[in-house]
Amino acid sequence: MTYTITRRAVLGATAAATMIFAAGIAAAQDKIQLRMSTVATETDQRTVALAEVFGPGVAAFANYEPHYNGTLFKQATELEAISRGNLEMAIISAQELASFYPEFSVFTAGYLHRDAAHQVAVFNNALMDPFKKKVEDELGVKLLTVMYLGRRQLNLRTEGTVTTPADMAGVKLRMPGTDAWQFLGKALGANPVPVAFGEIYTALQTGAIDGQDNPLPTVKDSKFYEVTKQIVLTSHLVDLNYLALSLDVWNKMTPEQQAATQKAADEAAETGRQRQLKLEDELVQFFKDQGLKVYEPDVAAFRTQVQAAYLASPYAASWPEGIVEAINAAN
Ligand code: KDO
Repeated sequence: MTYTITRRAVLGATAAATMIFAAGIAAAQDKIQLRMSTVATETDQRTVALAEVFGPGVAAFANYEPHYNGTLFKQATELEAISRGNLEMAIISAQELASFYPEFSVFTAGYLHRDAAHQVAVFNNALMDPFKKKVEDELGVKLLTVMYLGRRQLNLRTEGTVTTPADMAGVKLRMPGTDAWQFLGKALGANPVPVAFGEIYTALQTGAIDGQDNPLPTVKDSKFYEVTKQIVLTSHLVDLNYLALSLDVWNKMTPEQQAATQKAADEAAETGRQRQLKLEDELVQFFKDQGLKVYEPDVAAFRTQVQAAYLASPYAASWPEGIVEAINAAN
């Protein structure tokens, strides 16, 4: 059988192709835009899980567009960006929320959350409702889910052994720029120095700071172990982040789209959580193999000092009555 290609057939095919192409563009344009800004890297297990699980979970109706390493918005400016309608999503911290609403500092207190499961129990507990409502009503930001960053440990370029908070005296410890973070640095007995996440490596390398604190997976992912000598396993903060979404965007979604978005966010958070936990288990040996000293200090001494510092702080005065007991009881 032979085919005769006529001019009319070619024109017809071209027109059809153009229509299909145009329809494709229209479909893409009709999708909800979800630009997500974070200072985290694209190899961080939370952002990997978002790309692998959240993006595909909303792909039928939304374009998930992640921006890493603080390239779209700088650390701690994301909440305001969402609030002003300049950004749709971000990975944010309770410390950043505490800059707007001091009562959020309760979720930043050292030695309060017990572990990853406790974070989830607290986030899903009714005690969180007034916190979530305030952020929605006043900032226009919906806290979709809680993400596990990990247990923060001291990671120092100094050599002296750290046993108690007294050994941290005079240590220039990098903490993120917000006040609630700086407070934690002081509570640990150190001299906190504000440095943006993306500048930690160079600050360690040049000696501008003596150390930093982050969970083990972050120390590996951002290669801080290359420019430090020891990791002191204080586990002073079981650290969380919230996945934040513009409430305007959420309100424009259909109930089906909202349900799919929530499900995708929770599943991505769970995937990231399991991967971070696994890495935390595995990495002690990795750092030892790299020549770092890794050891437990007198954790009870750190816990006593840090908890006392929070309870005596102006932050505690902003905590709703009974909240610490409610957090402790959540499971
Ligand atoms: C950091 O700046 O040390 C920190 O760990 C703080 C967290 O709240 C979070 O912003 C995190 O950085 C980034 O997601 C990078 O891992």
